[in-house]
Amino acid sequence: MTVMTVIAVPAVEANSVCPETALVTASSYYDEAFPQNAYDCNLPTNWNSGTYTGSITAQFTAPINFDGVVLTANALPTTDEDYTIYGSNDGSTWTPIAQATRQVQDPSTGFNTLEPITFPQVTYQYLQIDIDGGASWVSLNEVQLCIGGCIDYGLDVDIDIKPNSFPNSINLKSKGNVPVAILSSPSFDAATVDRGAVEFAGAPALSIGGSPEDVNGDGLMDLILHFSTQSLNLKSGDTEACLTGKTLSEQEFKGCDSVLLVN
Ligand SMILES: [Ca+2]
Ligand SMILES: [Ca+2]
Ligand SMILES: [Ca+2]
Repeated sequence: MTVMTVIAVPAVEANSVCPETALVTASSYYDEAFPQNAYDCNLPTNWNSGTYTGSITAQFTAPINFDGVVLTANALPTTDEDYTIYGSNDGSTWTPIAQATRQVQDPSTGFNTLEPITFPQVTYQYLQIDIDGGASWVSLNEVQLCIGGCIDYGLDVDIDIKPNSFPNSINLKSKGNVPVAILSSPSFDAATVDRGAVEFAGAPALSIGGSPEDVNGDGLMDLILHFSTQSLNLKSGDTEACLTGKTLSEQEFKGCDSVLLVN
C-alpha cells in the first residue's frame, strides 16, 4: 500500500475547486506521471506527457458551470507554454473556450500555480487542454476550475511563520498567538501593508505588535503580525498555511509557509 502525503492546492483563487472526475486521459504519459495525477487535488503528483506537446482530457462526474481554469505546472527549463482549452458535453464535439500563454517556472521555485485563465461562464462535462510546452516537456500538477469568478491574489510575497524558528510548530489547542513576518523584498515594502486587510489561515491580525523589524537580516524592514491560534482555520494534517492581504494601494498579495501541527 502506498501512503501519500496530500498537499491540497492552496486557495490561490478564492473560488477555485478540484473537479470530481470520472475519467482522465492524455495523449501520452511518461513513467508514472499518469494523467489522473493532474486531477487528484494533490500538488506533488503530476502528469507529464514525456513530449513537448500534449493534450489532457477530463470527464467530470456531472456537467459543471465554471468561468476559469487554474493550472499548477512545472517546466524544465523555465519556458512559455501555450494552453488551448476546449469544452464538450459528449466527449466528441469540442468547442474552444480560451487560449492563453503562461510562463512556467522550473521546479526549484516550488509549486507554480499560474495566473488563472478566465472566460465568461460555460457549462461542460468534458474539458480538454492542449498544451505546447515550448522548450520543456508538458507537466501539469493540478487543474482547478473557478466557479463564480477567479479571485487572483496577484503578488507572491515571502512570509516567515514564527520568525527565525523552524519547524513552525503550532499547537491548535494553545490559547496563545502565532507571529507571522511579512518579508520585504526589493519589489515589495511590508510597510505598505494594510494591516486591517490581512488574514492568516482565515484569521484577522491582532492589534498588537506591528513595529518594523528586519527579521531576516537583509537590511529591509519587515512586518510581524500576530494571530490568535484558536482563530486559525487549520486542521490536523495541514502542512502549509497562507497569509493574504492587500497594500494601502489595493495591491493584493499572498504568501505561504510550512506548518507543523502538534498536540
Ligand atoms: Ca496532482
Ligand atoms: Ca519560521
Ligand atoms: Ca528583512
